[in-house]
Amino acid sequence: MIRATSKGFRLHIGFFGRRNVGKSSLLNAITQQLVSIVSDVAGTTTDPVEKPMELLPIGPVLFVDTAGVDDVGALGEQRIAKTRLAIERSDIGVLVTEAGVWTDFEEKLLAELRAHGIPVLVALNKADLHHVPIEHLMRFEQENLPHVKLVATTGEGVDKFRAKLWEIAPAEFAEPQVLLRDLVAPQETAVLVIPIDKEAPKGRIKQLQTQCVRDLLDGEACCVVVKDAGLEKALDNLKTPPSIVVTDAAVFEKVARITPDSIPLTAFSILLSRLKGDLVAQTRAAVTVDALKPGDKVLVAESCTHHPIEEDIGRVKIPRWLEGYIGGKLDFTTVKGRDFPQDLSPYKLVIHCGACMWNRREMMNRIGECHRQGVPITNYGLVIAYSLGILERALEPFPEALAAYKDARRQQLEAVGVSSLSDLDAIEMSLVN
Ligand SMILES: Nc1nc2c(ncn2[C@@H]2O[C@H](COP(=O)(O)OP(=O)(O)OP(=O)(O)O)[C@@H](O)[C@H]2O)c(=O)[nH]1
Ligand code: SF4
Ligand SMILES: [Mg+2]
Repeated sequence: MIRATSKGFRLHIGFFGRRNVGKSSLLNAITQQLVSIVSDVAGTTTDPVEKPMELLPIGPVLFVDTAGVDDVGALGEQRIAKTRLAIERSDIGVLVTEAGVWTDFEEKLLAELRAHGIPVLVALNKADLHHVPIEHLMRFEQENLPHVKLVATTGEGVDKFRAKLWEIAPAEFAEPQVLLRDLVAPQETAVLVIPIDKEAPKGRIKQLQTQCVRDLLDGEACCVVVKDAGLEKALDNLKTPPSIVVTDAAVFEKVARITPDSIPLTAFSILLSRLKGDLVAQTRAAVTVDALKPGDKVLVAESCTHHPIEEDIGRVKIPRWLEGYIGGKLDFTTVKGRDFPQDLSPYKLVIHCGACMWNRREMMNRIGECHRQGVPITNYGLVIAYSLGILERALEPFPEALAAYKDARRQQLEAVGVSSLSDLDAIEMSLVN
């Protein structure tokens, strides 16, 4: 059994404050969409409005816009009760106030947010209309209270706001710990496929693979570890099929052939994209492979420098599979560790290793940099699966990434005037034949 993607992977960010301070405007500014109704009538937002989105560099977040909590009367009390519930499920509280306004009301709201043990970011909105007095700034500094000046109606300060959210994000979001145990129920089994080839470190298995074993044991799940050559026999031996097969991407094609379609299948590096990177954004980037043309520059980046264990996969296999997929030669550059070009403009695509040696903040900063420069960044396992035609299958355990994949493919179809995925498959088949 596979459980739906845990809500725990989404950082919940609640917007709180008086009525009419611009909470809904701020939500619209950050999402660049009309998510929440804005008006100059106080009390416009009555029930909490939720908006899930990918917010780089944090990753998946859920914004919750709430009703102003300075309301009075019976209706006001109901709104306040709903807003309180929203505080309880927030991981970050954004206290929105008008620049220059900081009264007992804001102090009480701050105390309430802090009582829930969540980090607070003060958004000093409408900075175009009002000045922030120095004593307010001093008070924030003294208490080390993160704050940012904004004009929600124009988007001014929104980049800084996003950066501050990232700075104060709780450690478990910056460094989530669940590798795959949310995909395998207690007492169920996961099969890990680890080829012991010339790339394998001498006398041991890779750290990530050891962590997967530990993660499964922590989840009271069972774990079968096999080489690719032993997979078929191992599956035959199991009385009940495993909940998932996780493979090294280097043998993805073979493992996909052996593993029955009814058994979910993914790769270690796809688990890493979810853990350390942004699986949804990196999935969308994998689909941009279709836009590559012979001669285009592709950057292959690895996080570690000290051992060339990915030598073969990054330098030989990925180029071979990708060039086979696009039907021509590409211009690959390979970099390691911090040796990452500042100017990414020559590249059409960045393919990154899973960054098992890095923490999530580091990887997300790199993803954020690519995003700022408008260059898609994907990951080894995702691009391998895509070029081998098995990405949809490899994403089945991750509903949000699967939806992003289908959406990206649909957009591609629309761009070439094909009306459905099955039509595209038919066209691809006719080209192959
Ligand atoms: N000048 C200026 N006006 C703003 C700014 N942000 C919001 N407004 C205006 O302030 C009014 C209230 O904005 P909303 O976003 O609806 O405020 P809210 O906090 O969601 O209000 P409630 O839902 O009633 O609690 C609207 O007329 C907005 O256009 C800003 O930065 N500058
Ligand atoms: S940091 Fe990257 S290249 Fe180095 S071992 Fe981990 S996944 Fe491989
Ligand atoms: Mg509102």
